[in-house]
Parts: sequence; structure tokens; C-alpha cells
Amino acid sequence: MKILLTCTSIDERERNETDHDSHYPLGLAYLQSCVEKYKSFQEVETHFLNNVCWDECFNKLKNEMKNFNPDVVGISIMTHSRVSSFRFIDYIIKEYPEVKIVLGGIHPTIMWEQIVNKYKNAVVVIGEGEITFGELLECYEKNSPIGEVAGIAYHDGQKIVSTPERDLIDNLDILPFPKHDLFLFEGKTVANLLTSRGCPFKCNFCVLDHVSLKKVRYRSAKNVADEVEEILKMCPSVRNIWLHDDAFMINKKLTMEICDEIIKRDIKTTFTCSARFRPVSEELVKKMEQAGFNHVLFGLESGADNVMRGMRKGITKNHIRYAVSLFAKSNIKTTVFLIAGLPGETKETVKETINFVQELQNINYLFYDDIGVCAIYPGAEIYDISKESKMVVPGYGVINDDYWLTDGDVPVYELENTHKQLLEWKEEIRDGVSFFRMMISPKNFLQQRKIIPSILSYSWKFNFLLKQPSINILAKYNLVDEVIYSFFTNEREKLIEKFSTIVESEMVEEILKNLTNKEKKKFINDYKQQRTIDKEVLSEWKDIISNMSENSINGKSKENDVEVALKMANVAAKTAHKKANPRLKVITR
Ligand code: B12
Ligand code: SF4
Repeated sequence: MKILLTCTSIDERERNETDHDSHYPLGLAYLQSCVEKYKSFQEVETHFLNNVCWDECFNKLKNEMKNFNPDVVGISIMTHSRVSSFRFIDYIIKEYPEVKIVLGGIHPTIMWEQIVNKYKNAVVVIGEGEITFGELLECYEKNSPIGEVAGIAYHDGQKIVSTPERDLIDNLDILPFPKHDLFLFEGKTVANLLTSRGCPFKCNFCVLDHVSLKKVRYRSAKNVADEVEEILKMCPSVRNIWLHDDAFMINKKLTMEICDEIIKRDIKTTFTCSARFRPVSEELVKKMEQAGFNHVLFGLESGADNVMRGMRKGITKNHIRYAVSLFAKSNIKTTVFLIAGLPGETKETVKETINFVQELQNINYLFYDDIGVCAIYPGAEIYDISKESKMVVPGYGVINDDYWLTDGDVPVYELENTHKQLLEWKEEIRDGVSFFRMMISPKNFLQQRKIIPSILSYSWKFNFLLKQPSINILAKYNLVDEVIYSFFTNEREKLIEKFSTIVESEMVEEILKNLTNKEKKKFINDYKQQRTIDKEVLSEWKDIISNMSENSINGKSKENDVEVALKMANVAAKTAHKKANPRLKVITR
């Protein structure tokens, strides 16, 4: 039996990512390795076509249908790629009606009923696919009925059938490593890996609980290190391994064990991971640095208390300050993601976010270019709220489940504010926190000027944009000797202060060049006032950090983070969208 596995375009026309280091779908890589390992009678081909435009994707798949001539086509669908996937399914049904179609991934896992109703000859695999898909193929091979396979939905000719829920794979170590060689080739420098699956939280904009059921499962440190070694052996050009765990670091003990194993085996590569602000500790950050971690990406989304509480991420400003301060002492770069327009966003919360992010930037500079706008996915709490409150999608009408059968883009959360307003707030936040926006207007410069010392430290530490210009300035102002001296005398802070003043005055000169005399006068006046305000703000920020106690950060509770998360998430699920997904009823019972 021949099986073609693929994912399809996100974008119909423009998307054409040429970055050969782009991330690849580990879900499909796991499916192929499982099918090959346990079902040796299969011939499998897997394609990664999310990152090309629709024409290229479609032509490739048309050729594959003709040349490879599969018996089964498996498509992995995200909400963003549903439109192109539906078109491909229509094509298969028309041109190859005898081919079996199996659909999986986050979108069909949530919208299985709608999809099976639309495609009566397709089977949806709900949730994790490794075991379910294998059993389904076995049925196809033996020509036996599929009704005994747990975790699927299909149309039996009369009605929609959903079989009993498939248990999550508890012991991830039993899985073969994902088939990286499908996506890794000589010259590729980034590989992807998962050390765990799932997240115990339920943020109001996220849909992950439908796959993970809020249960986190971990791999052993040994198993993870074995996979890392295999990747590096298979593709020696790989320099960085990107961990795509949903909640890496949530289990401190396991994170330490993974780091220890990497260190013990003397594995020479760097790691990037997505992570939570909590729990962290000095010991953990040091260990991660030692193991080769060089970049950690956090999801903050908003810096406003109200919006953060509504999101239910289970973190407070003090957790965030603490984590950012710990990483500031390391050589690990931190990125903190933001989303404009979450529930509760107002012009005040936008300002609060800018202020808080600047406070963090002052602790350890965070680099921003673009930021996200709150999008609505089926299965997210904000989707249910939008439906109940009859949110209107421009050009469509009141949102309902039928929306996901249209060609429409993933909509943004317009229940409280218009799309135009959300885009304006996104730009306002970028003006306040993005390095690239700093010099585009006197207003932005004044807003960001207090962060200059931090930007300079970051530039030097991570060889960032300002490094070369600052070397030129050092030469111009004869500061080279002082830099060398500061290395021996521990007077780095003083030097940065002096250096920042020079850089700032160069920036001010640059701004003045483009202003009329009247504007110059106003700017000089505003600049004087801003310096006084900034002095106070910086001193407030300093006080906050020095007054942070261990209790205010980690709480007095003896519960660990996973327990706290589960409590919060269960409350959320009970009140929110358990109707939308029967799988959730199981976990909230
Ligand atoms: C790594 C990752 C990426 C990577 C790689 C994407 C990729 N093509 O795999 C990058 C960085 C490129 C990425 C980008 C985006 N991502 Co992303 N990403 C993830 C992340 C963190 C991990 C994916 C993963 O490896 N999962 C682990 C594997 C084992 O699980 P899986 O993929 O779900 O597959 C299993 C099952 O679903 C099933 N299955 C899947 N496909 C199929 C097919 C068949 C035939 C069968 C039988 C079974 C089956 O079996 C698999 C094995 O168990 C997920 C979160 C998550 N945990 O899924 C978000 C996630 C998938 N991303 C998301 C989003 C929104 C995006 C973006 C659209 C963001 C943006 N605004 O640009 C872009 C899309 C652009 C693109 N080119 O793909 C959302 C999807 C929401 C939705 N409803 O569609 C998620 C769920 C994050 C979230 N918490 O909301 N992403
Ligand atoms: S922390 Fe929130 S956004 Fe991140 S995976 Fe968990 S539920 Fe989703």
C-alpha cells in the first residue's frame, strides 16, 4: 500500500518562503517513522508544502498523485491551511475517487464533525495520530471495517460516526524518532525536536488543549539526548536545535535532567526553546547555558494586568520580571512575544503594555520588529465568546461554524474593537518598543530614549545592529582606552552610561537635522521634560526589582506549577467551550 502524507499552503498567492532553515512539521515526521517502523508493508512519501504558494503546492501534489499513485492520502490541516487542503481534497475526489483520504492535525481535531459532513468519504483522525493512523492503515490493508479503530470520525453512508476517544500516548519514549531526514539535508542549520507534548494551561486564545487535553507528557532525558545525537550525526551542518515543546521548562527537574545529559555527553550544538516565565531559577538558567541554550522565547502576549488575568496564563508581572532578570545575567538571548487586541484591550492597556515591556527592556533588552494581532481559531475560548456575542466578520456577517467552510482568512478578535483599531494599537506598541521605530519620529525617540543603555549592552553582547556604529563612535570620541580599562576595573556600568550619553546626543543631532526651527524648539523643550520624567521612571523600576521578594515571585503555595495550572485550566474549561469538543468533557469530569 502506498501512502502520501502532506500539509498544504498557508497562503494562496504570496507565500514563498525561501528560507531553507524554516521549521518543518514534526507531526508528519512522527507519522512516517511510525508507519515505517510498525507497518513495514507500507511505502510512504511525505511533503512539507505549508511554506509555498498554492500554485506550487498544487502542481507538486498533482504530480505526486500521478507519479507516486498513492492508495491513501493523509493531509495535516491547520486552520490557516484549511482552504488549500479543501481544494486538494476536492481534486482527489474528482480525479482519484478510489483513493482513501485521511485528515488530521489541529483543525480537523476540533472541526471533525463539520469536515466529515463535508467530505463523506474522508476519515478524520482526532488528536494524536501515530497509533490511530497505524491501525487505520491496517484496516485498509486487510479490507476490514474501520469502526473498531479508536479516535476517528467518518460518515458511514447514513450518519456521522465518532469512535471512542483515543488515549494519549503516555510514554513518549516508545515512539520512534520523527523522520528528520525527510526535511534535513546537508547545509540545513536548524533542526526541530520535541521533548514533551502538551500544556496544562488554557489561555483564552489558544486551542492546544483539544490535542493535549491539558496533560503534559515528557520524554526521558536519555531518549531526548539520543535523538539530538542522531540528528547531528545524520546532518552535521545542523548548528541549532529548536525545541517546539508547548511548555518546555514547566518541569524543572526534567529540564535539568535533559541539560545534564547533554552536558555529560558533551554534545556540541546550540538550543532554542519556547518557554514559560514560570518556573525558573538561577540554577536552571545556569544549567541551560552550560548545555548550549542560546535563545529562549516567551509568550507574554500582553503587559497589562487586566488582560493577563483574562488570558489565564498563570503568570504575574513579578514572575516575568524575575525570569527576565535571571536571563539577563546569562548569555542566553530572550524574545518575548506580544499580541495586540486580546480581550480587555483598551488604549490604557496598550500603554500599560508599552510601559511594562520597556521596563523589561531596561532589565534585559528585548528586540521587536513586528508583533501579532489577536486571531480567532475554532476551539479557542475567544471563538466561543465571539460566536455567542454575535461578532461580525466584515464581508461575512455574524461569525458561526460555517465560517470555516469559506475561503476567509483566520479572523481577528473584533468583538470589543474594530480591526482598524487593533492594527493602530499594534503600530502604537511597535512605536514604543521596536528598535526599528525609534528614529522614525521625535515622539518615538522620546518614548524609547531611556532604553538606550540597555540597547547598547545588548548590541555588544549579541553582536547586534548598533555594534559597528558604536565602534565608530568609540573611535571618534577616543574611548577605546576606556573600554579596555573598564574590562580590568569592573567599571562597565559607568562606561555604558558615558557611552549612552554620547550615542544619545548623536541621535538627537540626527533628529534635529530633519526638523524646522519651530519643531526644533518644541523638541528641545519636550526632550528636557522627558529626561526628568525618565529619571523618575528608571528609579521606580529599580525599586521594584530590589523590593521583589521570593514570595511575591513564586507564591507561598506549596503547589507546583502544573497543579496550579490544572486548577485554573479546569475552571476555564468548565465555564467555556466544553460543548465544542466532547474530548474536553473527559478531562474536566
Ligand atoms: C512547531 C510549530 C510551528 C512551526 C512549524 C509548523 C508546522 N508546519 O509544523 C512554525 C514556526 C513554522 C509554525 C508556524 C505557524 N504556526 Co505553529 N505551531 C507549532 C507547534 C508549537 C508545534 C507543532 C508540532 O510539532 N506539534 C507536535 C506534533 C507531534 O503534533 P501535531 O503537529 O499536532 O501532529 C499530530 C496530530 O495532530 C496528528 N496529525 C497531524 N497531522 C496529521 C495528518 C494525518 C493524516 C493524521 C492521520 C494525523 C495527523 O498526528 C500527529 C502526531 O501525533 C504547534 C503547537 C502544537 N503543539 O501543535 C503550533 C501551532 C500548530 N501553530 C499554530 C499557528 C497559528 C501557526 C501560524 C499560523 C502562526 C502565524 N500566525 O504565523 C504559523 C503557520 C505558518 C506555517 N508555515 O506553518 C497554531 C495552530 C492553530 C490552528 N488552529 O491552526 C498552533 C496549534 C499553536 C497554538 N498553540 O495555537 N508553527
Ligand atoms: S501557555 Fe497558553 S498559549 Fe501557551 S500552549 Fe499553553 S495554553 Fe497555549
